[in-house]
Amino acid sequence: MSKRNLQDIKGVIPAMMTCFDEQGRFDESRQRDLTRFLLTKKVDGLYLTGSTGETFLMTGEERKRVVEVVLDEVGGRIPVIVHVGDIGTDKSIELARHAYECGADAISSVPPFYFKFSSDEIVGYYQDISESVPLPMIVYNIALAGLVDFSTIKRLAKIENVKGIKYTATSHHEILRIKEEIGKDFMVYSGCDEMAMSGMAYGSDGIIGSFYNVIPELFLQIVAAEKNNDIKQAKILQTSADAIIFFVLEHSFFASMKKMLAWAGHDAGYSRRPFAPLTAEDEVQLREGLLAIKDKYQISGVEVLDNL
Ligand code: MN9
Repeated sequence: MSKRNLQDIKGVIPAMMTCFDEQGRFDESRQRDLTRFLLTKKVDGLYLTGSTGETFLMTGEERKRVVEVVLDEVGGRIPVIVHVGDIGTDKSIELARHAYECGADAISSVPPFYFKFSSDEIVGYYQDISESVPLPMIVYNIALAGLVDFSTIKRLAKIENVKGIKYTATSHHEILRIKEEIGKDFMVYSGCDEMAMSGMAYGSDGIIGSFYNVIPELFLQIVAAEKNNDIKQAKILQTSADAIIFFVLEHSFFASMKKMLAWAGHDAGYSRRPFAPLTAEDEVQLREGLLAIKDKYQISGVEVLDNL
């Protein structure tokens, strides 16, 4: 049973990668290692089986296993949010019930995707899942699943267990508006790593994203700098982080992030087909490019860069 209030879940929350072995099988031991790595970095929580977890390339049973393994390894030390989104309501409910039984602190979901669902159907989807378990629900707003418009966000916020939003859109003025028109207690987690600074400046309570798996140090410092109203420092840090992000995004990015961790002694394995593995040439380019960025921006104290 969850002991935490969503209001207490804040700060830097990696959208955790799922570790696969070279054959594409879920790799429990690597997943546990990645969990321990993130715990030592003192991240504020974990978000499981979302986009960065390559969730739509997995079966429901595999998703459940990831949740069980990570919750076991975390042992209640930090909050864990489980993304339960799927295209069909029943599938999502099954994942939500499982997350609840395993002790997750919150659930989250993209809206149903692929088909053109109406606003009413999207509201119905969240209503049905939220009624199935007594956990706070975080709506996951991301263009890949079809962005939810502001009027629908307002409707969703009226559902009893819907308590927040993971906002992976670039229209950050809506973050202000959510806080103004829905309420300060409605939690907002900014989801564009490239805009973590902006997300926090516009009033988000935390950030959930991919790159917090690999370079969490920079984002913990960004959030801390903003807490101290040190915008100048936050901007310097975000500039360095963005140089890394935009460079890595030019490559197969899940595979690259996993490789960066492997170089630092925390082998997070491989990504799953149809994502392509890195070629030997990609690896050379990745390492050289990252070394050049580290040098240009004089970045230190970031484990994966220090160990290149
Ligand atoms: O919402 C992530 N989105 C995807 C979270 O994985 C599609 C982000 O963290 C991005 O990966 C990141 C890089 O563009 O901002």
